[in-house]
Amino acid sequence: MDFLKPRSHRMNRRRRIYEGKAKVLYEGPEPGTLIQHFKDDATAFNAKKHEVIEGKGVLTNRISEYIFQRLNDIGVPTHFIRRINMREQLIREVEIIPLEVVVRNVAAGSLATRLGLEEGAQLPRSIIEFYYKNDQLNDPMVSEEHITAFGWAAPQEIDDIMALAIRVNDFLTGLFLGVGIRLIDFKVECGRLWEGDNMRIVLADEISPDSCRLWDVKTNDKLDKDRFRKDLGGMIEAYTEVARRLGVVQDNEIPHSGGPRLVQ
Ligand code: AIR
Ligand code: ASP
Repeated sequence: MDFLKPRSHRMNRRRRIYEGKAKVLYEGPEPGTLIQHFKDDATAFNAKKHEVIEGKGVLTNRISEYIFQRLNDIGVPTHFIRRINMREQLIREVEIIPLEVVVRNVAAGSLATRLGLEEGAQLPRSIIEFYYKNDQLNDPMVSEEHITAFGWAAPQEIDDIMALAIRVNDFLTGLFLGVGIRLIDFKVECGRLWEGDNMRIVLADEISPDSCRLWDVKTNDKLDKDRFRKDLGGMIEAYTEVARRLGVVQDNEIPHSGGPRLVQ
């Protein structure tokens, strides 16, 4: 009588493959697929700061779906297949390369701190950085030398990852500029997708205000996770604004969008 149980109970029966800070991966309906579930958890500083922000997972799922679909459309290979429901998407199972690939256009965050740059200064050119994905070590920055010496990725794979990162940066910069948003920096993860004996590097994980710095072009307002990291408040409103500008949610779908509400 499974159908009588609440949906959440049924879903918990699925085999959980991996649980991260903001997402859970479940076994997919077919071999080679997984279900990526977006949680409402917001974490920062390696989860030393943690809060549940109701509705965040719905927004990151929808925004990431939109961006990955657009990337698929222009021929950038990604793990994304399709969105399944408000919080979940069907993805291809890939072997995640243990690197956080950060692309920066404007000085902010750890780069501004490390090199003493003024936040908001345009960089001479886009810069790619690699961080070793390891929570115990706080995701330390690493060079290509470390990556190849420790075998996290081969030199050709690093070239593929960098080419992918630049394409994503160019595409996202234009996409966001078109809706009045400046793409300051972002983080992506890549994976190896095996098709028979062939392997190619594809974009994995998510792209959302959790993984990008997004500033309003006119006001420089932060429309991303820095609202949470820096205790600025209004995180869900900022994510909703990004979704609204991208046309991902319609005005009538937006919760708490002004006007009186029934309190239950
Ligand atoms: N990032 C890095 N680790 C996790 C995330 N989400 C993203 C940040 C920011 C960029 O990578 O959201 O967009 C650079 O972060 P930082 O802290 O190194 O300046
Ligand atoms: N999400 C990571 C954490 O939990 C890093 C960050 O986005 O600040 O620490």
